[in-house]
Amino acid sequence: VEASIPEPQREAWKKFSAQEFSSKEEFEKEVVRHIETTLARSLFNCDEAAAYAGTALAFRDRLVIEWNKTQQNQTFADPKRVYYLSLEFLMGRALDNAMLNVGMKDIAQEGVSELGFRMEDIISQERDAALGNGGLGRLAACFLDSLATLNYPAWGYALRYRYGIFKQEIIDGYQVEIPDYWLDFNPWEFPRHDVTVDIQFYGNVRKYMDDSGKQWSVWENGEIVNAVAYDAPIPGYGTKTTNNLRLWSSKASHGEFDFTKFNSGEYEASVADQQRAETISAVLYPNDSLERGKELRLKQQYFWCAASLSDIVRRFKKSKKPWSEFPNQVAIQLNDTHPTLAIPELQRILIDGEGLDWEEAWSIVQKTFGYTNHTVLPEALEKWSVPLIQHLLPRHLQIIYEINARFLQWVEKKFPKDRDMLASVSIIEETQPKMVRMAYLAVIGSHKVNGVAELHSDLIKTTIFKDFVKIYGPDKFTNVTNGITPRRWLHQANPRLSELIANKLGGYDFLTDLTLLHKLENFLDDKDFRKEFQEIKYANKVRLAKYIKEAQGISVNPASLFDIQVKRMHEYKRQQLNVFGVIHRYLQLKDMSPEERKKVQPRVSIFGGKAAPGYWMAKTVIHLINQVSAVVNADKDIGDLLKVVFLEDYNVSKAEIIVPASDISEHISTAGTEASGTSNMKFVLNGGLVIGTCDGANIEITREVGEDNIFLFGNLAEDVEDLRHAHFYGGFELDSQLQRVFDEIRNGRFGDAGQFSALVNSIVEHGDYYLVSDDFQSYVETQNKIDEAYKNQEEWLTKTITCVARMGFFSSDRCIEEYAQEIWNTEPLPPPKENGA
Ligand code: GPQ
Repeated sequence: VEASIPEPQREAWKKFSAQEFSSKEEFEKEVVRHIETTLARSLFNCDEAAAYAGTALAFRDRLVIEWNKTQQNQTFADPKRVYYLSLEFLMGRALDNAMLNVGMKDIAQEGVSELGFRMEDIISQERDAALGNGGLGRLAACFLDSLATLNYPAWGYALRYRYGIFKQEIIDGYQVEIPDYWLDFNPWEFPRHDVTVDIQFYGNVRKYMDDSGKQWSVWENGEIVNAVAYDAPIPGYGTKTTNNLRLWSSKASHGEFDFTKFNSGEYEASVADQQRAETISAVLYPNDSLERGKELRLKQQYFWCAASLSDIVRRFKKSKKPWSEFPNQVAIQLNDTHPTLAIPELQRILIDGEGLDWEEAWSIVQKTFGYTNHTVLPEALEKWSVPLIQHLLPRHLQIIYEINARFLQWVEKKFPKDRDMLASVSIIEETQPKMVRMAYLAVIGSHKVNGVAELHSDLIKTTIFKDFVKIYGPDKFTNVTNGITPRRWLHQANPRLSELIANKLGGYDFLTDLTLLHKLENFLDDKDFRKEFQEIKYANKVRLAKYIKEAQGISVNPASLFDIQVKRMHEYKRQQLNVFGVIHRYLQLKDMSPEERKKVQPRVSIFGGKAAPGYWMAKTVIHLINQVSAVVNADKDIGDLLKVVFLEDYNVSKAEIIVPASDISEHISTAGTEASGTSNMKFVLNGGLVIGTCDGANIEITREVGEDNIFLFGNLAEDVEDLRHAHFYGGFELDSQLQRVFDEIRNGRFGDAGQFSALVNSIVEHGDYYLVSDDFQSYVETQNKIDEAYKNQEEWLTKTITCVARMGFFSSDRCIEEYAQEIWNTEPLPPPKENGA
């Protein structure tokens, strides 16, 4: 029996039940109360950090009240729920988002100023929740916002890392990684010490027969680690729905430490187990689109999948529905292959725990899961060695083999004697050691597989999953083009633009129906509107210039063209192409007479992004950018004509300042390599134009905004294979302009040339895998076109307004509706109407 207040006493409870503040005075009272009592500080001892804490706690109380109601409502209605399993949630800051979603920011702003603070300062006290690497993690965060806003009963499940993505410092031009211990003060999480799950590792499998002659397998003698739930409220915008993000933290299963060892003087050994257990959720792996088969990473994956599934199954069992109803109550989405172990884990629970037979269990599993693929890059496709899984998860390995055997038998019937087919789709790769191909297991265990933009979804059907399309038919594979939440990426990051749009469209409905933006095209000739739109862009550039000065000490002129590339550092994203272009521009400027220079469009080239600590080539590119920045910015001949900035420690909260300030942003991956991209959407939604390749969502952005409003360049995905081939087998001649760039790097113009020889050689000697040389000329020409286009400010403005008006498609709300209808088969559960109290 669960603890609850007996019926007759509930009236007393309700009478004293927590109330939400609803006026400025009540808000201030709550802030002061929290500072004085929760934090034990006084008005003589209240700095901005304390003011942040008080404000956050006041809003937290509001969220908690709605959160409790939402959870209660969902428990009573017991609808089908969505569970989004993602090893990454790149949430950024929560306070501003909470204020805007709850709709009380204005009141709070006045309140804090009466108490002597500025809201911006308070907001910037908060540390980012940086539990992710890049696009994949931020997508998960946007999805949570949309799920709550659209009233879907949905939970996110992840790990409570003690250290998020590292903080990046640039020292002498090199990236240095600093640990991100972010939990000092985190008012947004609630430990649930009563929600714990025992997770087993290692051990062995024993088979036995029960009295009825049924065969059972037990996994036993393993090591047990405790999973403790920590919950964070996820408020929807303009709705009371407040969903839950549940993060699991690992803990030793036997209390604090081993007392036997402690008492016999083995102090270190006594805490070793405890530390080993806590290591599981200690740190986020900082690799983006790159897998390394580390045992600890596999432990993380299983720990999180097993804890989440146990939680999901427990919740289902409370309904007392038959198991056949499970897929009608539960939809689990796998964000990439990281949670694929959830598939054999659910099968294990159903057969070993609940006694279902294999077929019945497997049909439930397949109906429950959907799998989202985020890359076709071979180095990012997860594989785990069979001996490692055998050691860590012996029962799961048996189940994986059984899944594979049954699948291959079925394939053999469809394609008799096709040995190549069997070898190519087998979950087990017959290498030394054998490897488990996680993407194949995810495809086989799910009812739908989706890519994240049209081109990408087409590519997975013709490359990595080609044979699975033959086996299952094309309908199992679908596309859901990514989206972004307009709440954070327009309303919060660019409040003035959001307000201008609201004034023109008669309210903020566009924030929940982004397609309404199309009406802005009616104002293309409205002089006041145009002027204000332009002024807002300028003000956002001033704001960024100020930040660049504070953070990097570089003065940039906001009247220059701001050209921005911020994203993870990766060879396929081709920051090297950008910096080679910058060098080329610099050399051209140096060649010019003072007269010629006067005609040049001044530019600021802004870069930002982290490199995985072990990704040496990406770190070299960071170093080159910083060297170029030092040389160019110090050159008196150049002045404002070109400035180069590497912004340290790019993260979500910095993106909120950077994204609204672009004239041009760069999305220049080798065609066919960027699954979607999502920052491209953010920049355009904020009135910046794109220079990009025909890759990922750039293609759909072009379809929406029109070819005249985007600067596309470079080779197409269909030509990439031939071009790579040509680099290896045909002689190719380096473009003379790129040759000159390389000559200057090699002669030491940007510092010690030896530092950059591997980077240059990857292009001139080792096959130029990312086709930098093939696209360089077209890139430079397109940048020149941009300079020309920018000179006509009126036309430029028309382009940018048109773009904003046509971005409606890229809301993550649209995206979530597609998942709900095509993959999850779920309905929203709106909050009940409240009558009076
Ligand atoms: N993405 Cl496989 C990541 O951010 N990390 C990863 O490990 C993988 C993919 C990105 C992908 O590169 C972008 O093109 C997408 O827009 C993003 O996922 C979200 O789908």
